[in-house]
Amino acid sequence: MGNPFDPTRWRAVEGFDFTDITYHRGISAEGADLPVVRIAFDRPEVRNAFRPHTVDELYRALDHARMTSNVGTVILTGNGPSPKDGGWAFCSGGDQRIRDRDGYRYEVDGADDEAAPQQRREQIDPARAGRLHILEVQRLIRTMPKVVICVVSGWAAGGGHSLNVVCDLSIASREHARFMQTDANVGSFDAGYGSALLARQAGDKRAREIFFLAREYSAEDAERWGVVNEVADHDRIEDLALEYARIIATKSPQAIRMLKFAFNLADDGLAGQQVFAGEATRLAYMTEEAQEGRDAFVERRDPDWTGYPYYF
Ligand code: S0N
Repeated sequence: MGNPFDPTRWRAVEGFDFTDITYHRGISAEGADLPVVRIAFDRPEVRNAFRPHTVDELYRALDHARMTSNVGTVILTGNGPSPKDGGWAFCSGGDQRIRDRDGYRYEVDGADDEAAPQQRREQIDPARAGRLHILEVQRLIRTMPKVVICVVSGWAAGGGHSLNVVCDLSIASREHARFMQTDANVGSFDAGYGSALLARQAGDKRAREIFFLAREYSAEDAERWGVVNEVADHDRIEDLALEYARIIATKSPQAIRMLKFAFNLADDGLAGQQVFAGEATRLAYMTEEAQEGRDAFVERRDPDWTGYPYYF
């Protein structure tokens, strides 16, 4: 069983010096850029657990992908295998070794990690401590006008489980993907998207079971329960994600954007309405009717709405 990452299909995105993730752009056989990027957790020795620095990097890469106008699909996955034991993980959530009493994670540039928590608190700027900011990543995935595909290459546990839930589409490795919502084991709880959207996907009783019992479940269970779209052989999962990206690239970007935000709208409340409405306003600005309103203001005259019907 090979590694699903095929380096001949990707080039590293320039301008970043990431240590905890990798960031690649898809390329064709001829070396041309494809409209897809791959962002991967790269801490396989700890099952791709994220520390604040990891979350910072993840946010930067996702935001770069968001603003790259010729990228339509983002693949989010985890590198592997672990050099320690050969195990595979997508992501095992927050790095529990550095979680502190008040939720701050004190592994920050300039802080002495060996110092006692109180001393560390005095050493660092709280604004840079990365408190719970994986939730900002979740919101970015949710609001970016691109399709985010989670490729579950191994364990999806805790905050990693929630990331899979938040992504638009998911593909899981038949051999290595394992799912477990461990939050309650370690005293954390994703009371936002990670639980509410899971109940949407798997049903309310199943979602409660997944959180309350924290039992391991398989890729096949995840597919049956609606937590992933498709299960594939381990060495095929990234090929399949690239095939999804290829198909998405044949669709209207505007239609995909409006559909993603429409799917989110009801669950995201007014914030969802705002994101959807932003796109609707952008479309409206392209009409002659809206341009008549702008022109009338600039030309200091009354707008002429004749010819713009109240009903189509
Ligand atoms: C994933 C599990 C089930 C894999 O078990 P397996 O295959 O038996 O491997 P292990 O031997 O357990 O692990 C291999 C090595 O990796 C280390 N490791 C694994 N996971 C973590 C982790 N999360 N943090 C730190 N280290 C980890 C192991 O210690 C081991 O190391 P060595 O080789 O040195 O012994 C299993 O590993 C497991 O259960 N992991 C823990 C899963 C977990 O409980 N994660 C945290 C859950 N909570 C969150 O993620 C919080 C989410 C979150 O961040 C958040 C969400 C909403 C709001 C706020 C927050 C926030 O806190 O920021």
